[in-house]
Amino acid sequence: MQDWQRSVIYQIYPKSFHSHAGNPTGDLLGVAAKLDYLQWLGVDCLWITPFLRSPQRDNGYDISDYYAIDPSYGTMADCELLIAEAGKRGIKLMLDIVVNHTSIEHTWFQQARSSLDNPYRDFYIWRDQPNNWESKFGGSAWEYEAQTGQYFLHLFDHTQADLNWDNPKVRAEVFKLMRFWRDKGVGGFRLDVINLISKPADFPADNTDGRRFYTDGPNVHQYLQEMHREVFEDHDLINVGEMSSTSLEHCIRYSRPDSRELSMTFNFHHLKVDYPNMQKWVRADFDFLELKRILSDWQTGMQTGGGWNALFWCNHDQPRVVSRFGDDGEHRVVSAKMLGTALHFLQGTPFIYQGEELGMTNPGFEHIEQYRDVETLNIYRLKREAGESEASSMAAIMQKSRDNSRTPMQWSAQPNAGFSSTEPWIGLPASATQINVENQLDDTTSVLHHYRQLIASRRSEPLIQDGVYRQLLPTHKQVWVYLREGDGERLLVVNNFYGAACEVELPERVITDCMLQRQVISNYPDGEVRKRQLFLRPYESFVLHLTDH
Ligand code: TEU
Repeated sequence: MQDWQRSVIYQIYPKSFHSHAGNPTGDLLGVAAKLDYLQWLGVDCLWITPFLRSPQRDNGYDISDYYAIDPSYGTMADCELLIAEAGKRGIKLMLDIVVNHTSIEHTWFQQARSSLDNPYRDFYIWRDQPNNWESKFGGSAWEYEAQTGQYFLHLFDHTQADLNWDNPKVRAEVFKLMRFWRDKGVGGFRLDVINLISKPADFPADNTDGRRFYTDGPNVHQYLQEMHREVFEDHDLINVGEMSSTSLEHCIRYSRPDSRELSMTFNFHHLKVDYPNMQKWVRADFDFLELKRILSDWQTGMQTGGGWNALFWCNHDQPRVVSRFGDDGEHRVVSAKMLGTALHFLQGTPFIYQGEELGMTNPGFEHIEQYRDVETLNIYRLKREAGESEASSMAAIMQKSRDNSRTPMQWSAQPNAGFSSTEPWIGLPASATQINVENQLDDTTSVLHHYRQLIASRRSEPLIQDGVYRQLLPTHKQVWVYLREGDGERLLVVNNFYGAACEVELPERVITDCMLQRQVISNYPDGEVRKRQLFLRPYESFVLHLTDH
């Protein structure tokens, strides 16, 4: 086992974490000021979303200088201080590297767009005619440049131009900038949409949006192996690839140690269970059986294939999980704890997104003026232009917008939830005065203390790392039950995903009378000794360690 296979990683969206300077947006010194809290929580590593120089059209995922800190986040000295202070607390810092595309304000693009024979022209992807691929943020994936009379490719916003990875000079520049950050002392990289970097040379037209051609594209494994040789080899780094619309087979290849590519992969299949017919922008309930099936297939598949999963419910692109798969009203506390337990006992490296450990909810913004995200604003415009009503457009946006997770971290009941002394760049949910760190630190029954216990369990229960995953009752419509099995011992993980109580009968031999049992964690204070016949309360969840003897 590698160290990172025992780690828990905490994701920070610095724009919304803490403002040390008292600005509307957060900063790196604001992160440094909260390191004691993160150490108390017990996390090993921080993934901080991009804070490099950027016009901030996509909140830093549009980088214009890979060697400079965006002034809104502070200075290079602040960054060095943060790395050093985190290191003193045994915490690594993972840098979010966005190299599928750059901002069109990057000097490479400024050069490239200036003439057809500029040496940087081939850093990007140009065509005389666009094909019919679509941008992930809506509309065509091609933008016309009048000055040179060609179109350039952008899989995301039209200000995020895709780099041409087939050009060896591009790869050399990427590896150089990664070595720069490695040598500054970062503990690893989170690689944004890294499975989209290799496009097929012929750019075939598609009958859908084009993703089947550029996802896990022709040379992607070769380029990642080159990155491994050029940047990772002989360095103790945690490298996580964000894989968009990927497959299990590719993720095994990306993350198997003998492939010499990455440490682990994020995939999003389990977060599309509320996208009916793969459509994100409609309001819909989630499909629980599908959620269990997908997570189980990935557990078994990655385990058998020797890959490693990055585990997560939340990030800066996803709504809050308690509002999504739990209950953010009456059962908020138990359901948030249940969701944490269900995820943290799987094989892989769990990621906790800021505020998830508090059971933070979607803010429930009803008006488009309250939203800031470029994707949300694009979609709203496209929906309204297509004649969809205001009410239906907003119903989908309230449920699905990325801004649901981008509201400021709730530190206290102070104004602006203790995030800043100034009004923040985006609003806060009304519940911030109740749901915050200060309240929960003092309350040992809080979601926060439950997450702290989950993090500690990962160290004390080796079966979480290497126990064989086996799902029980796969067709049960309300509970997700699984085992993590080792030699003569097992963890039994039981989660009721709904607000109704229910009775569950476990198969023979899962718990027998002669087994020793120890409760590892539970979300009700008065958990009883368990039998084969289980009566589960709303959102009840618990883990038992069982030993044959
Ligand atoms: O996201 C990649 C991605 O494909 C999504 O999760 C995306 O946000 C979603 O499909 C939109 O519905 C990464 C970053 O996490 C995201 O914040 C960036 O906007 C995106 O890449 C572009 O860099």
